[in-house]
Amino acid sequence: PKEKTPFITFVLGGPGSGKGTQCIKIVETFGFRHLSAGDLLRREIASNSADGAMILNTIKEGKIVPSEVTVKLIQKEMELSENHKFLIDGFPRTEENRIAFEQIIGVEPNVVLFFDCPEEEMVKRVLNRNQGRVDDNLETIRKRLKVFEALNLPVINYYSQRGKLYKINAIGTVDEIFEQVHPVFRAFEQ
Ligand code: UP5
Ligand code: MG
Repeated sequence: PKEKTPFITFVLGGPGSGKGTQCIKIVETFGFRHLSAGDLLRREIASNSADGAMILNTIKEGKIVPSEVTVKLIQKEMELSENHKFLIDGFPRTEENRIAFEQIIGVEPNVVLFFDCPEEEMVKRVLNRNQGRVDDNLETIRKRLKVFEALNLPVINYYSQRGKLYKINAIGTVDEIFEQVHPVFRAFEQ
């Protein structure tokens, strides 16, 4: 049984900006449960679930999976977790995603991290990754960048206006970037 109210961090940034890499460091230091929306969707594809084919086609095109699909996957993981501190990585991607989360989960994030990275650097990192992701090719990366700019930047601006956004300069070594992330969470520890 979970007594504590959840502490939710949304981790945002363009494709290859380093969200997943920094989440691993945050988990090591601050003990969050890491939920990558992209990883949950890829797990659905791998498990041949009813939505798998639709999710695969959406990811190949760099488009956004319907909100209720993604929110349900996140909700299931949150309910199963003993931890009350969550890093929700790569979500919400759109204003519609954000509103669906607020309505279904019924809470707002405490912190929103934004990894701000130049496009050339994001392209370089994604093309170097080499883990066989169906969306790690130049054609799909271009689409992912366009979708990020058109649909995710409005979400980032929304949280900036709400005073919840922590913008991180995502250029430098993994450790240099984590040095900017660290004080954000230190400030919330009692
Ligand atoms: N790397 C990391 N940090 C580095 C550094 N400081 N210097 C040099 N290299 C660095 O990093 C990317 C690569 O760069 C790695 O090789 C890493 O070693 C290196 P990573 O930490 O993986 O970056 P990340 O921001 O997590 O990149 P990712 O490609 O995962 O971001 P996306 O946002 O594109 O991918 P995601 O998995 O979140 O989503 C994929 C697709 O799923 C979306 O395009 C969309 O189609 C779908 N989706 C939805 O529809 N809805 C959702 O809610 C979520 C996803
Ligand atoms: Mg990632």
